[in-house]
Amino acid sequence: MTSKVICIVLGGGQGSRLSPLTATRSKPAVPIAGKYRLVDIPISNCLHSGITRIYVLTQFNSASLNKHIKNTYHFSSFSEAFVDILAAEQTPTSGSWYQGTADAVRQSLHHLAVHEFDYVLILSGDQLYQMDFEQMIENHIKADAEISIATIPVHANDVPGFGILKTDADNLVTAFVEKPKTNFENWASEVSDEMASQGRYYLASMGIYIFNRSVLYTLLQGNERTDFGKEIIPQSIDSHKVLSYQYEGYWTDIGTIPSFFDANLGLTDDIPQFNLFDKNYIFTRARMLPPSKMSGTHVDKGIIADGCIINASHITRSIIGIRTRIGFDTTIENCYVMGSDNYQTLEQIEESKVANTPIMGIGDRCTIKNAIIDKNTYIGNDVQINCGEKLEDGDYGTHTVQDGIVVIKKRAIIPHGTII
Ligand code: ADQ
Ligand code: ADP
Repeated sequence: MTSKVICIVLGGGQGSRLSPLTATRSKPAVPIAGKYRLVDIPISNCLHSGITRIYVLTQFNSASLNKHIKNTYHFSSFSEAFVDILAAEQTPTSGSWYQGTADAVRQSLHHLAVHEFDYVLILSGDQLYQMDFEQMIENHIKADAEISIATIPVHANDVPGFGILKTDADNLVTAFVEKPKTNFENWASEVSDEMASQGRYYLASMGIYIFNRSVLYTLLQGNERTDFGKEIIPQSIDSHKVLSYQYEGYWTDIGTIPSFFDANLGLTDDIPQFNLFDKNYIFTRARMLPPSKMSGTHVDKGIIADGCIINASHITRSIIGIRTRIGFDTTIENCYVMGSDNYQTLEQIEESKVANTPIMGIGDRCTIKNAIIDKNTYIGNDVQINCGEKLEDGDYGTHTVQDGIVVIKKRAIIPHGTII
């Protein structure tokens, strides 16, 4: 059945909610869990579900996204499989960026048209979850639905962030409201005992949709509706058979700095909610990196990616990404260190030492807490980050602060002795 499906991954609008990680790269290219990129999550879910024709829509293209997709997703030339990026492009009929999710899909329809397919699976690019889409498609076909929405019960506190819906006894959607801010008490649904015990009474859209081919074309062509959640879905309830496909596994939005930070650090738990070690593991680029080398380091709840050189004294509840170098007597606590794209040569390191400037990675005798360190940063010796009072939110040039989380920007140079 999955051979009749084409997938579209909504790779992100301007990505301002993940700024500054999206300042120089498109959202799908943001590194996650030390060695993957955000786009690997939806693509891996698709491939494990047997869906092998995938378009990634992104607002702007970056060298790293192209390179990552090209180097990672190789298929036999005897198969129809592909993972292609469609960046917002100027065409004779449209000169602008994607105006929203539905507009992004509308502008891509002409790329889809050359393929044979009956169903379009539309996914968000900023969610962490493992889901078998084959079951969702079977469910869609069995119920003879025209649109299916994956749904998950959420707590009242989370309601304002989601599309909320009501269903009938056959799981057909009878009402839908996008991100209601107030007076949503009447929108509570009957849920399983387990969900009720967690206070999760509201059925939220996961932003994962299946559309029958002709239905998608009808809904998008000849109008200017720009958004699925705000327009297309609520306006289809009365005219189409819209089915809810309920899911109760782990699923989280990683579209903001705090949720991205929490989801990453959550991976260091003894038994994380998202299992990197599952048989349906995440695909990513196979890099030929050396094993990580560590000396004198006490690691408690750490994930250490390949190619690192670590002399730190303590690493606690942190992810250390590819090619990270950390100096002596340094403490890292509650951090996601993304790593580097290359190594400095011994000569370059020696030159920096002579000039008394930081070398790539993290220096000696630093203490860094509650931070995301983007790639290719140069953090000097004796640097303290986020070790004192709560910092004010804002953009400080080399770094930003949001909800107490410091984000050191890509390629930032933090001189020796800096206190942030
Ligand atoms: P949001 O996630 O808030 O709500 P939206 O901002 O439209 O909705 O983004 C959906 C996905 O599309 C995200 O992955 C985003 O990065 C991407 N995206 C947004 N604009 C894009 C563009 N112009 N081009 C390409 N990609 C773009 C939606 C639904 C809610 C539902 C939540 C679940 O609208 O009903 O509850 O998802 O997270
Ligand atoms: P990101 O989005 O990851 O921050 P970039 O657009 O900077 O990335 O590109 C990262 C890619 O470029 C990596 O895959 C890395 O292999 C490669 N790269 C960047 N700089 C160098 C370098 N100096 N030497 C070798 N490879 C490099």
